[in-house]
Amino acid sequence: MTTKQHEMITALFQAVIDGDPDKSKELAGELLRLGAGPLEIITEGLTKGLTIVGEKFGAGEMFLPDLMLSAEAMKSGFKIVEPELKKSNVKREYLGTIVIGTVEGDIHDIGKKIVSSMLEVNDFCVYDLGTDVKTDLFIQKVAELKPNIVGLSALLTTSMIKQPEVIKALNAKGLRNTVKVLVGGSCVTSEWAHEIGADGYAPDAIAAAHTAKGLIG
Ligand code: B1M
Repeated sequence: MTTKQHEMITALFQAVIDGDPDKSKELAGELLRLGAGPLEIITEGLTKGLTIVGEKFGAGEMFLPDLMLSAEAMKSGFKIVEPELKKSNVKREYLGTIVIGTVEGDIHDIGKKIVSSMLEVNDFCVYDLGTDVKTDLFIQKVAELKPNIVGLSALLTTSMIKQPEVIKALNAKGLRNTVKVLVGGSCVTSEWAHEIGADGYAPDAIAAAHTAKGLIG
């Protein structure tokens, strides 16, 4: 990374902390023009900024309106970078299909969107059901689309309990053997994934693509 790129990544990181969507958009565009890689912009600038915001929120140093503005700043930067990320992969022969969503009661969508983009870049056909997805909708889509994998994202300790609920419902509908279950989200751990009988766990988007490839053999 050049000194200029490094300075701008730091400014982007700060724009997310400051909750400044315009600045974030401008800096993300400028970084791309200067030749910075889309993944680097996401991980070193946007995600790191939001991680600090989460820590400050958890410590009572930032409040919900700040969190919302920072999320907007992250999203406006990501919107600029996402097409470049996808452009890096032009061939369209899918390795497999994945249905993904954030579980019921949880509206966090930024991490899941990054995971979806990373899976697309890694040759998966992705059906993103969005956020606050009811267990019944996951089941309906697994039955209808017959994906190789169903991905369940959860960021809240109160919503992660929906992950085993989906697994139980897959069992009840006789669909469990037809699909692998991948779980993730900041409150999810590999121990939890094991405990609930998921097939895979990934701590971040790059690991999610790697694990998904492993799951489909
Ligand atoms: Co919320 N929030 N939030 N929030 N929020 C957290 C998660 C929290 C940890 C903040 C904190 O207290 N430190 C805390 C949860 C505590 C807990 O339960 N343990 C929290 C809380 C409490 C809440 C509310 C309850 C606050 C309130 O209302 N009082 C509320 C809940 C709303 C709801 O969902 N019902 C709430 C609301 C919000 C906003 C709407 C303001 C906003 C979300 C905006 C949006 O998504 N559109 C928000 C934000 C931005 C956060 C933090 C700061 C950042 C989340 C994020 O986007 N991170 C977050 C703190 C934190 O996580 N550090 C926090 C960046 C993103 C790239 O990372 O989402 O972890 P992440 O995704 C990663 C990995 O986890 C993984 O890969 C991704 C990319 O690398 N991954 C997967 C994610 N899904 C995966 C799926 C996979 C595999 C990997 O396979 C399928």
